[in-house]
Amino acid sequence: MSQGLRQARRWGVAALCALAAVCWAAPKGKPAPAATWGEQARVTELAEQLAQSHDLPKAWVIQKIAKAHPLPQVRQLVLPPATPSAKNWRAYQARFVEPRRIEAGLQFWQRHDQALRRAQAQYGVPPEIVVGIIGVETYYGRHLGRFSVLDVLTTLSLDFPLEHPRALERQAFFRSELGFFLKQVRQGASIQRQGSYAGAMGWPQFMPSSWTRHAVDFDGDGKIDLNKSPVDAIGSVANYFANHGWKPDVPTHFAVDVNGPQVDLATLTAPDIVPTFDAARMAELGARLDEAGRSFQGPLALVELQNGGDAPSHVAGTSNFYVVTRYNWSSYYALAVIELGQAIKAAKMAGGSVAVPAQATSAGEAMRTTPTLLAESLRSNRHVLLMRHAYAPGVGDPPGYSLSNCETQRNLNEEGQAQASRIGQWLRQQGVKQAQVWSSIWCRCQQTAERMQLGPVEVAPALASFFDTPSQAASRLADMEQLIAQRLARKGDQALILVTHHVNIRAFTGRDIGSGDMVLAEVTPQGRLVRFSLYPSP
Ligand SMILES: [Ca+2]
Repeated sequence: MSQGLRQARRWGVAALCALAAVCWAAPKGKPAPAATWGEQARVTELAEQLAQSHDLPKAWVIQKIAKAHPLPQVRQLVLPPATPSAKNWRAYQARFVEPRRIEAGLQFWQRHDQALRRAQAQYGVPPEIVVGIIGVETYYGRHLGRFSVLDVLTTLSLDFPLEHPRALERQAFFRSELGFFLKQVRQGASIQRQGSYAGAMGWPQFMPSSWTRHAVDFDGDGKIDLNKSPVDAIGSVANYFANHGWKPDVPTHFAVDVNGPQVDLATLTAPDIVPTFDAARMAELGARLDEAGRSFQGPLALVELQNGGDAPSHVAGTSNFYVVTRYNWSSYYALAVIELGQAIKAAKMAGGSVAVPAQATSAGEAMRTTPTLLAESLRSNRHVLLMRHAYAPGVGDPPGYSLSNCETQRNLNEEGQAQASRIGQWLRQQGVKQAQVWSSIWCRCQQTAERMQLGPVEVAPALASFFDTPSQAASRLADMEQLIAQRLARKGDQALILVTHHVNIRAFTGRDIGSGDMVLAEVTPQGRLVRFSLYPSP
């Protein structure tokens, strides 16, 4: 398959998946069409084919298929949109990696912590990947689908819409899936009878072939139930990944910057998502990996994600990133799964605290949920709000940048500027009206701090990035603790807000956080971290 076709195919599936929550939610009850296929010639022909390929009695297959109902709406649902929208990772990310899904994922993880640990021990797949998959697929069981799997698969096997660009290939796929489904039924298996408009079943949205190959009874009740047993779903997803080559303890991806002038983007993107280059080769081709990526032993792929009309995003994907795309052939899907899982993990590590930004809910609701806690904590002299600067595309700074010249640095783009204003607005909504705001000297931090409009901004050397000088990590952390201790002692009841960089916040909390994300930290009088809560950027 050509690269272009492969990419188109991956995006096609992703777009389908992105629409799925809406589509699954559409039928309010079990569809109850009156007509059945009956014993017509094409039914007999299909039955003959399936009887042969799946070793089933032909008469039995005819009987089953003849009783299935045609579902005209399913023919429409599998068609790509007439006017496809431009690929947009940021839009895709915003749909799945958002506070309410993170909160639902946190609850799922807490409820099934033991099963998730057992799955990791048995299959080597970490909880955040399983939790990410189930969250993106069905929002933790909220969107299971109410279509008859037999009706769906029979319709798509007998009457697949020929206007689909890959009609023959897709029809063959659904015929094969119908064969797997009927085989399970014939063998008396407990396979789900209801699913999505494409025949995907249960919490993990397994197609019948995946059900056959990878589903397991993980709660030990003697049957596999992917609709009613989240524990079976957990074991089955982990088993799927193990069977597709997941390697324990290998990261999924690293940050990478390909914005420099010497970057050979054509060579880097040629293998698409197949891990091909080691870290040294990536550097030769001009890609700047983050610190962990530079020391990674193993092949990497430069994964490119389009952002509509804006510059694309990139990550360096490992073999485990590739494995995630085996679940659904889309790099957009894979990164959403990974980032959702990471966000839930961060919330869990932060003590189960996940903030609900104002835009994700009604204003009144937001004011009732987290808010007072945040504003009240910040009035005390034991809490500080650390924030990573708003979105600035890329990693690190361009070669030869100067701290006295903003133009030479990596800066906020329009999206980042809007984000910074939004964060300020959100903080005011939470009751943080006046603050003492300190910023790193980097322009992206100062701009973020100023756009929040919460008070005058002062630059503190203690908040400067040490991304390019990792040896300064310990001394910079000590400086920041000292700054926190000094400022908390003198701030009165105003909030203390520090705008700094990813590496500085990671050194302080041990956690990776996204652009514009905030950490409410409780500290000792010496400025040392006691505990913290993560507040994702609104
Ligand atoms: Ca079970």
